[in-house]
Amino acid sequence: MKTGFVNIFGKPNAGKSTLLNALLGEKLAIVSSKVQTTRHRIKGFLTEPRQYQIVFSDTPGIIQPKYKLQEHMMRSVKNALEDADVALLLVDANDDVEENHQLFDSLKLKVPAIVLLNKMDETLSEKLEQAVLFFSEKSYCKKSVAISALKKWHIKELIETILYFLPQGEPFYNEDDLTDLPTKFFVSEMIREKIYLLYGDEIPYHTAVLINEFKEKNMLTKIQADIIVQRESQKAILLGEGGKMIKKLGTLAREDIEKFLQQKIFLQLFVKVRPKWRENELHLREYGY
Ligand SMILES: Nc1nc2c(ncn2[C@@H]2O[C@H](COP(=O)(O)OP(=O)(O)O)[C@@H](O)[C@H]2O)c(=O)[nH]1
Ligand SMILES: [Mg+2]
Repeated sequence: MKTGFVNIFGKPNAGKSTLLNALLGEKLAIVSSKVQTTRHRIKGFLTEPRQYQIVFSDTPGIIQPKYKLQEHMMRSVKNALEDADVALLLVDANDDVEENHQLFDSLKLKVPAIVLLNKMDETLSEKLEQAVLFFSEKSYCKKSVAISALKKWHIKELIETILYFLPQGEPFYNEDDLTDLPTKFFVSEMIREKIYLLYGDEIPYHTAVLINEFKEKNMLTKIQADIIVQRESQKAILLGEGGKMIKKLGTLAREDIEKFLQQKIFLQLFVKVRPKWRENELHLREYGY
């Protein structure tokens, strides 16, 4: 049996979370068109009994941290660098290849890396071929291939390639488990995803979600969550005129959470102002960072 850790790295928006979901065939990581949506390392397990167990990790996009929350995000990238058996280096095929190369080179990887040129569905084939060739000659690159995480193109072949590089070993996790993160985590992420979807460019980056109550009562699960922002003005935007926006947020989030939990929920959202929470170690810890 083959087992090991396969960790996904890359610049923000390369499609790392989309790829994790495609590999698992299940939506575990939230996705948005905005950068830095992912703040944690998210592990998902792909198990084929008696054949393999691959522990995939999605990571936050690699950036130069500007505030403490981002420092914490980069710490989780660093941890993922250390325990990988195989690294998947994801590139938006339309992005600058040299810049991505600089980044990958700076990681000083000690494990085999597969460079994935993502978004092939919207890349000219000539550009794609050039990029594949460019990375195939780099020292850290064992193989470079084009994929589309969104359309799930070449995902099966990618799993075969990964298995080739994985060591033999016993599984780490139960074969029925998909992740080691608690349900509460995914619920808060689903709320966060809708914030990225509904609000402008700034708001999502000032926001955290905290689940205060998660109670199963008869047929209904009650979930109470706080949405934390840094300023009163942000609270007003989150609520919207007459509470219109937060209502919309609640509806969208509830639909997703119900699908995920496969049961009816009652979702209650409060908005709270915590000045400079992104710089505050205590708050960061409280909100799970
Ligand atoms: N056209 C296309 N878009 C993609 C593909 N993979 C991801 N995206 C889009 O790229 C954006 C960023 O994706 P996400 O997975 O959040 O990127 P991350 O920041 O690296 O985790 C989203 O709008 C995705 O829908 C792909 O293969 N093709
Ligand atoms: Mg992501």
